[in-house]
Amino acid sequence: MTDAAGLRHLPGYLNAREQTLVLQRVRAVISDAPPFVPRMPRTGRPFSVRMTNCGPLGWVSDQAGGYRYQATHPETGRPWPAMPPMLIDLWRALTAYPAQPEACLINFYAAGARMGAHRDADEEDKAAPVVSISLGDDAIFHVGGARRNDPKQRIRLRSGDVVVLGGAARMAYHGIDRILPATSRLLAESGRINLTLRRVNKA
Ligand code: MD3
Ligand code: FE
Repeated sequence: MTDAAGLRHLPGYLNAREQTLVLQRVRAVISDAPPFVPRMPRTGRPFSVRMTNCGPLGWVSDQAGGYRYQATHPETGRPWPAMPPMLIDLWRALTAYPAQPEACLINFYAAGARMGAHRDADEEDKAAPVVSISLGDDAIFHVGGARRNDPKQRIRLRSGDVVVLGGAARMAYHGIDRILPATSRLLAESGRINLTLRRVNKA
């Protein structure tokens, strides 16, 4: 469903076979670009979520440099692995954006991991949509408005769900409250994986 603000939740968009195919692409990415632990700017406090990326640009964060996109893995120094064509196809099918996504951020949530309320503001092209793909255990996702204290709605995201954020929702505060353990059998190791396809630079 799409709400007035431009949040489009597509429950079960990917079937079990398609989820397995996306997972295979994720496994190939992490074999070249191992998940790292991002750290908060200034404090250096670690995130509970581990991350990696594929595509020409990847999102990283550390104490000294803060939130940013860069072309290389922060630990290996290598360029990020290529964006799998399957993900580019998904972006094309779901958005009207006139160019390919530049970054696919891959978030790994173990049982106790969460992501506090934040806005995605590190992209130059803030008009471009964001496409999110959920794999593995269910998550309680919240999304509010342009101000931190705006009322929030909560959505349970399940394996295979896709969310497209456009319009006003693109700049809304959002986060992951918690992961519901053992709600999916997709991942042998349990937990949750989220992929976000993003445009960084203006087309
Ligand atoms: C709503 N990830 O990586 S994806 C992030 O499930 C992030 O890992 C969450 O927030 C996750 O920045 C949520 C869904 C999502 C992505 C971008 C948004 C929701 C959004 C941007 C604006 C509003
Ligand atoms: Fe976000």
